[in-house]
Amino acid sequence: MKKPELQKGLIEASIPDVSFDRSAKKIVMVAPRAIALETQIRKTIPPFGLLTVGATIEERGYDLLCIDSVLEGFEHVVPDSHPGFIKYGLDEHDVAKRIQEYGADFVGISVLFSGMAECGYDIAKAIKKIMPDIPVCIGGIHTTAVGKQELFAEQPDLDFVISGEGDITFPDLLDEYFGEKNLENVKGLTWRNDNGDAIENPRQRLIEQLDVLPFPCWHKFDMEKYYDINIPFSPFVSSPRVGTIITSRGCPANCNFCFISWTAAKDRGDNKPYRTNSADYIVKMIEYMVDAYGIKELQILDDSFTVDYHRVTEIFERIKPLGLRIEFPNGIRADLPRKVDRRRKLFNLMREAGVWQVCFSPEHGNQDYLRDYIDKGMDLEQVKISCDIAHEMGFLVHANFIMGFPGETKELRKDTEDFARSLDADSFSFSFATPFPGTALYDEVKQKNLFTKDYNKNRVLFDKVNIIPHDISIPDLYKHVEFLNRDLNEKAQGKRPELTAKKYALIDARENKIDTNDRKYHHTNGEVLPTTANYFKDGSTLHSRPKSKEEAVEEQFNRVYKSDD
Ligand code: B12
Ligand code: SF4
Repeated sequence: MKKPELQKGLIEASIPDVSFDRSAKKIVMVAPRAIALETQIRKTIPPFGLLTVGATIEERGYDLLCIDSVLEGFEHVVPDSHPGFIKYGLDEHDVAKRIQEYGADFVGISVLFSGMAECGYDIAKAIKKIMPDIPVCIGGIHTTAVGKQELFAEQPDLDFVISGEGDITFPDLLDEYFGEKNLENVKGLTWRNDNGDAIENPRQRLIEQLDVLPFPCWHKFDMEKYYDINIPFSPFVSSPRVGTIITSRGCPANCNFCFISWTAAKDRGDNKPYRTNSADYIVKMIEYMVDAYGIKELQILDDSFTVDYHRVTEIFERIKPLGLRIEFPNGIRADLPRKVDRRRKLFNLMREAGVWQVCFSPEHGNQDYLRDYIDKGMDLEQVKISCDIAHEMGFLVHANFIMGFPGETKELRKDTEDFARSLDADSFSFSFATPFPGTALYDEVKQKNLFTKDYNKNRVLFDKVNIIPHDISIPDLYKHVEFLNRDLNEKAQGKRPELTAKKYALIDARENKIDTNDRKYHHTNGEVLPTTANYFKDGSTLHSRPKSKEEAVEEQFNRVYKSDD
């Protein structure tokens, strides 16, 4: 396979001079292991935080090692201290040992979601235990969202925290740390002064032109191991070589539960919450992945991929000849493009380019609540229209919904259920409203004191109830959502049996590696599709669920909830 040149970033020309030899400084970037519910699928893809920040560190000339703990310790699954949860990936001591053996001069830890934070802090602790003088910096979404003073007080092993994007800030920190040591010059940095006080520098502006960044540093990872494990964002893959990309940052929507939303970003003081790479940059990146890694499938993980019609049509037109199998497991907005004839044109082009499934996230079935409270700005009628167009193109449709918002009533939950039942989707996923730090929902739950007793800021997941529900008990909310996940998925599987069977067969073929108890993958393993009526009589038709429905629900509930009754 030919290895093309990696694209250099446009900022290469403006790299500042320093008084030391950057190539003699060994930098290690680590993605910690993760905490998850034991029923969740353990997914693994090259972590973009390390891929992009690593690329700019390399571009500046530093010596770089990247450790993805989830990848390297994929089979290392241990129970967590909290019931129902597991940890998976290399543990902190193994990571610290590798860092020591490498002779690192500086370590950067990336905390993508809140369930990685504690594992990140454990790594810092383990490093300081055996190498007390090595500086440790942490960055990523969770640590950007939480208060830095509190974080520094709780985690004495952290020397630096970088908030927001680290692509330029982290190399700037390295230059100052090894050079003039004027740490107050590094935007977005929180550091400790000589008295040990946490000093928060002004924020770094977001990078407006993403094309200035170099291509991700995939070559710093054991890519073959990812292909070997082969459980990316969507595990419904038909080839072992699946590429994952992100072509934009941020989102123009305002969902109240989301850290990425436009308003959350503006509230943090960010200058341009939504930015994209150009079509040309992305096409070259995809061609690079095909040439260098032989990818056959592509999963596009943007939060809002199809916002710019002209950009995405150019991308699809140009990648058509590559013959990739494509999906957007993180979802695309169902109401874009606004003009339905354009939407049909775009979907048709997506079909020609190799798309096989689309995923929409209406989230709620009550239009007023969706607009006025959740602030999604989505017209539910458009979801139905897009569902139909998607089917015209031969795509399968997956739909995401959320339940358990503060104050949400039985009637509102019923609206969501009714809308979901009226939607002609082929699979569904219902999750719980989840208060992630840095979101409007989090502020509301905090202000109303609605955190459940077992709420733990490092274990918040869409699959766990963290908000005290309004007019239903927590156990009943679990059971209701579990029921909807099973019932709607079972019914949906009868709608387009051939396409659906083909999709789930992909999971069945890999069942040793995938735990299909995950809420998103309830399916029937090729057996006669049960109706709700016979499902109630006999839950045993469910794949990986030999128990009756009631027993299985009870078991899941006990695992997750028993610490909070
Ligand atoms: C890809 C992805 C995943 C992948 C991650 C795989 C991987 N190895 O990376 C998978 C599928 C595993 C995943 C799972 C989950 N995810 Co997710 N995921 C994303 C997604 C779509 C993209 C993340 C990304 O790569 N962004 C691009 C990179 C470049 O951005 P970044 O990581 O933030 O890095 C930048 C900065 O943060 C900073 N930075 C990052 N690391 C470092 C390190 C240092 C040292 C420095 C200085 C700076 C720095 O610089 C980077 C470049 O600017 C985001 C949404 C989003 N847009 O971010 C959600 C998101 C991160 N996920 C989220 C959630 C909730 C989850 C789940 C918990 C959902 C669930 N099922 O409950 C699960 C976790 C399951 C588990 N416990 O295992 C939330 C996180 C909220 C939170 N506070 O926790 C997000 C924000 C989605 C959302 N809108 O709510 N996810
Ligand atoms: S559409 Fe998705 S990424 Fe955008 S604000 Fe809403 S939840 Fe967040």
